Amino acid sequence: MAHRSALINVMVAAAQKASRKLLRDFGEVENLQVSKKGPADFVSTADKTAENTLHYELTKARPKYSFLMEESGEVVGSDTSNVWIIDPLDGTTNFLHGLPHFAISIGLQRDSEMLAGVIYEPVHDEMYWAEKGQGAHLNDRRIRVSARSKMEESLFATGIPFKGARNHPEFLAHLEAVMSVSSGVRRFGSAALDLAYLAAGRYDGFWETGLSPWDMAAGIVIVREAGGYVTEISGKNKMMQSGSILATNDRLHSPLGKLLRDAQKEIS
Ligand code: 2AM
Ligand code: CA
Repeated sequence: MAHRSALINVMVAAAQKASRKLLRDFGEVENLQVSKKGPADFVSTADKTAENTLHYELTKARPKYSFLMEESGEVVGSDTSNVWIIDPLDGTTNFLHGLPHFAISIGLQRDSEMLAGVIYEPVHDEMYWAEKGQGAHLNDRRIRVSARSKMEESLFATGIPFKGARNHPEFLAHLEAVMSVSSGVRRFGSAALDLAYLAAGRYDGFWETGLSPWDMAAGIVIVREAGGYVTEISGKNKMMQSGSILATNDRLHSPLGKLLRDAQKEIS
């Protein structure tokens, strides 16, 4: 049985608490698909309710910590060096369409560094968790990134920009470069789960641009503790500010980064 610190226990318990109602709400979405109005309003309420539960539970356990949340934004506590960075429902579009691929993501940033992360996928009861220096876990099992080093054997994940995003040409150039040399590219619609799956060795690499801090905060510490590398696509280390992320196992970071940057040069 893997040892969970008091901090991880607090984060895991909050995620489990919020997930109960979220799962019940997911069951309701199927019924609402056929209604004229559709489930959109219902889902935004489910999202907000999950966030309120996380805020309440984490404040109860650590009353002074600050928050950065997808729905409510910044909530400044008396302790500003500890910040919970939270996405109560990552994969909202999946949830809205009745696709069982979504997660709750809770990261803890301390003095501008990611200290701990929990990503919970309630449909499969998969709890990914990591604390700096303590390794990464899936439920009670230690996880590690894959050992693949050949692009042609590797499976990658990414996120496809949607209506309103401005980076479509760049994305198409990236996709063309990676799909021509790899074993495939997947797009499942939850950046948090893409990072968790990378940490578990299911994907060998992941890239995306235009993300928000809450999409990646927990995932960054989980991937690093699983032995993976995380930077921006440019190689810099300001992912949370730029929204650009390149995360891989420990062997593919240079080749995937070079491939993406070269593809970008061709179109600019
Ligand atoms: P969300 O589900 O919390 O919105 C997938 O590419 C990533 O982009 C997800 O983590 C998703 O987080 C985020 N994203 C933000 N806005 C989106 C949108 N309108 N459509 C799809 N994904 C979006
Ligand atoms: Ca998100």
